[in-house]
Amino acid sequence: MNTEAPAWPAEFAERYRAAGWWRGETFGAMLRERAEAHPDRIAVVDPSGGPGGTRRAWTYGELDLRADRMAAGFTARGIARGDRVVVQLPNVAEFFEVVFALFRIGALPVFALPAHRETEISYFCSFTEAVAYVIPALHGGYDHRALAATVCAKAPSVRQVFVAGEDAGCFDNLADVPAEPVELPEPSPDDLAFLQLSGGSTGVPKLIPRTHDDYIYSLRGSNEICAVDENSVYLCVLPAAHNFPLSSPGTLGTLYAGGRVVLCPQPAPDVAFRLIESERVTITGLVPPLALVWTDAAPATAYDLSSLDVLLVGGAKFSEEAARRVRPALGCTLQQVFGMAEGLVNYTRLDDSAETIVTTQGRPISPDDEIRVVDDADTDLPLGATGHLLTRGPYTIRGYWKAPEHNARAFTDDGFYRTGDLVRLTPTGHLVVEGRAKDQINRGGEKIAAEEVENHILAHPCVHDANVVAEPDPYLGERTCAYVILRDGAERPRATEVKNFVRRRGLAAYKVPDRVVFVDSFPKTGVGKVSKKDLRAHVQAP
Ligand code: AMP
Ligand code: DBH
Repeated sequence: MNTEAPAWPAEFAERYRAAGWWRGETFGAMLRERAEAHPDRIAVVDPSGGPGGTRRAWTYGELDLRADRMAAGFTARGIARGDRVVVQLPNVAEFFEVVFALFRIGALPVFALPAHRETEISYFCSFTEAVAYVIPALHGGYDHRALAATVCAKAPSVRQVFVAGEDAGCFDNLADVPAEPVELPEPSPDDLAFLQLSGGSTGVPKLIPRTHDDYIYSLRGSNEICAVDENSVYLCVLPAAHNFPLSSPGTLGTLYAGGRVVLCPQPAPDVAFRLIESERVTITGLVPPLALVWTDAAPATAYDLSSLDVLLVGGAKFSEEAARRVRPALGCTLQQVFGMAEGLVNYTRLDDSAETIVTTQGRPISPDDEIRVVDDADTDLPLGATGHLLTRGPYTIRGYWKAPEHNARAFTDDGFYRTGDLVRLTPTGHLVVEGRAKDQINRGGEKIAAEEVENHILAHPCVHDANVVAEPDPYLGERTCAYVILRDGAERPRATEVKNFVRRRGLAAYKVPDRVVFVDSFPKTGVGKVSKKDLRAHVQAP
């Protein structure tokens, strides 16, 4: 087996092609076809990314040409098929210019999030041996050029940094890269298109290898389920690189359908509502905490939100009470979406009953998505019982990128992905997410691997041992609580000092523990392991 990117066995690949799921499409050709069919239709609107904060609107023809020119410039700078390029761009039009250029070359974008810092980015660059790194100059007041300087020192494979924005500092300005288009060999539909990130549950994030064919199928399926077509206007509120706004149906689904993508620079209701009105947005996607903020703000807004048909909510469990508020507040249909960058995406259907929409997390995109709900011994449970969700299908990976040992645990011998989610199936085939078995905190849709944060806390000179668990939070759903045992004789640091220590180690801010509690010992299980279950119970005790 190819341990770099474990592929589907031949009989499965044949089945998925025969069924018409995999149609031999690539992202580069997809954009070309759309640009030929409707060159003057608007593809991407960036409301404030132009000079002096002006609105930019690129047609399909323009995006296609820009992708060609950027691909030619990247090629001239030595970026070649199969190379990895870490892309850390916020919601700006250049995101699409860059990723479609890389798709055309057959180079693989590695989708970092704007919140990632030195620790994450250096790891992505080193582990993937990335040859280049693409950043904004500044984002949210943070200077990504300074970050890039540190990253380059730590990851020598990175030969070039490209900066979107006016002042590139000592790096190359992305705007100087484009060149006369050159003929490039087409990647194959079963080639990897990019590496997506997993929230993960281990010390370091895992990378998810997605092919053109499998990902495009998930777009096509999502578009059908969410009724995305050439008249759709998708507002991208969450960070564009995240799998949810990228593909469910997201920006790439919208471009596949020939619709219009509008990039939202900030998720705050006053910014987003203004864009919904001015751009006549029809569909968008949010994580539950943002959906709560929007439903609270909508009744009093002066903006006209009547163009909005569909609000997708996912990334973390959306409570039934909150789900019930969506239609009255926003006047649109809620679609719950339970997805993962590894593949499987479930949606409630637009014509599901109101009860199903508010009480379930949807059902799979594909008739060929295989779902198993099992006990700890991998034995199938009766319908309706809560158990571990295992899945296999035409757009669910068969293994993480270059992670054979982890893959042996994260996948069954016959290729089912162990999602780590605890679910039950309803008689209609809808899934209800009941909990999680993986050692992860889901902080309002941002996934945090407990072990990763624990390792950073353990590096503190005063710390003997650390365990990070989720504690309930009315707004985020969950937040992080770190239980810390100090070394004998160590002076007790302040909780904020431990938090700052983690932050200074270059971790994304959302991973810094919300609360730090010093204890003398951890509760243990029968065999003497730390009982996270008991720690979670402790955190919830008044
Ligand atoms: P990742 O594997 O990092 O892409 O994160 C995917 C995970 O997010 C899933 O395995 C779930 O744990 C969680 N998740 C996504 N959507 C939902 C949802 N609608 N309800 C509950 N959990 C969700
Ligand atoms: O949380 C996720 O990763 C997620 C949620 C909704 C996702 O990847 C998706 C839809 O595609």
